[in-house]
Amino acid sequence: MTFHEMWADLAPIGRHADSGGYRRYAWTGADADCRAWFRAQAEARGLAYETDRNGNQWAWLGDPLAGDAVVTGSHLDSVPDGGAFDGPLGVVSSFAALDELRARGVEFTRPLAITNFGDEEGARFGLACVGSRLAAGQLTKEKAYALRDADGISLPEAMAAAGYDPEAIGADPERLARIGAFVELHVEQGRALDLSGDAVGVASSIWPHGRWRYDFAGEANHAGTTRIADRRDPMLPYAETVLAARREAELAGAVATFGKIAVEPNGVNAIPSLVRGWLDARAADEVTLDQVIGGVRQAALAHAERHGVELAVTRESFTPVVEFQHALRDELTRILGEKTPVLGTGAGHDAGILSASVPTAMLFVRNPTGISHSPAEHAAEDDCTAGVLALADVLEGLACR
Ligand code: HGY
Ligand code: MN
Ligand code: MN
Repeated sequence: MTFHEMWADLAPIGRHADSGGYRRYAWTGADADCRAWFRAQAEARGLAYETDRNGNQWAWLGDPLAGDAVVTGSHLDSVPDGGAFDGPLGVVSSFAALDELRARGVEFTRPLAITNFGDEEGARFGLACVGSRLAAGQLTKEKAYALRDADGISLPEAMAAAGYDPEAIGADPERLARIGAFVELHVEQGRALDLSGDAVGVASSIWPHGRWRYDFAGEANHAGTTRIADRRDPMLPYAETVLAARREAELAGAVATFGKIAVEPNGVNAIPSLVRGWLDARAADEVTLDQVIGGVRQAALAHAERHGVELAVTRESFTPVVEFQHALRDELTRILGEKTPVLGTGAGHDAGILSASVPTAMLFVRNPTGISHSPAEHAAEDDCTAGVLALADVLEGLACR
């Protein structure tokens, strides 16, 4: 299948008819269909297919045990109503780049693998990059077992229901030791390439970022009969905290988002007993991020106290700053041309997680609007082609003679 045929074949999987966005959540039917799609593409190319102990998918050319492999790939899962490119562009481009290398008649001097890392977005269980974190030993089996979705289903229960053995999950150092370099192609989630006029760029770093859960506990009561003075309404300090987060982020040149909220009992005519909000915060460095997080928390505590509301703040995930390995980064710009832009990002990626274990690099493909985590996410056809050719050049430079 060509890039376009793969793209068309994958496109309908997990796409929501009303929103046009994708709902490809870990260990659901849509995820299973994406996995079946990946396996079919691998086997159609005669690649040795396997799923690792953490549910990540691998398609090998050459001997996986030979070591020093060049690995490329990304993820196929999505955020709620995510776009078509975040993740899939990297996976489809990896297969297309292999096809391009075979058309060039290159001779591989190192094993090559294409991967689909499971549960990168963390849309269902709340933690991003579960598949790569488990493999890299950055998520313990115990913590993974504690993850629950909105219906109270645990990660192991979901894995088992999807036919995977959750008992097997855990660090996979032997597998990561086989990797000499991991290169992830990803649609840019920003407009730097649009502004510079380039179709492809190379990543320099990933901002430190994390997720914090804010639980505001008040007193449930009747919306129509409870005097304002008698209320302990958790929605008020929550709302004031959302505004405080925006203020802290603007002051620090960072970003902070309350994008997900859960209200109990969630009735139109009931003052909530509990308002649970999730904060996603990111900054160029960890000192700044700490300042933002500290400022938001302090403001939230003051607002909660003023409304007679209890507040508990829980850090659910944190990813330190990632500086991609300079030697590999520079090798990519040597291969692609010294004028290739090198840019940072505030988006997390499996390549960021793996960078603690193996040399990793990223290629970004221009996104004309910069919009991502939205059905409006887009990359132009020519730029996708440029991305495939750039990835092929990089893989040829790294894995072929
Ligand atoms: O949240 C992120 O930055 C990534 O899309 N998982
Ligand atoms: Mn994403
Ligand atoms: Mn992604």
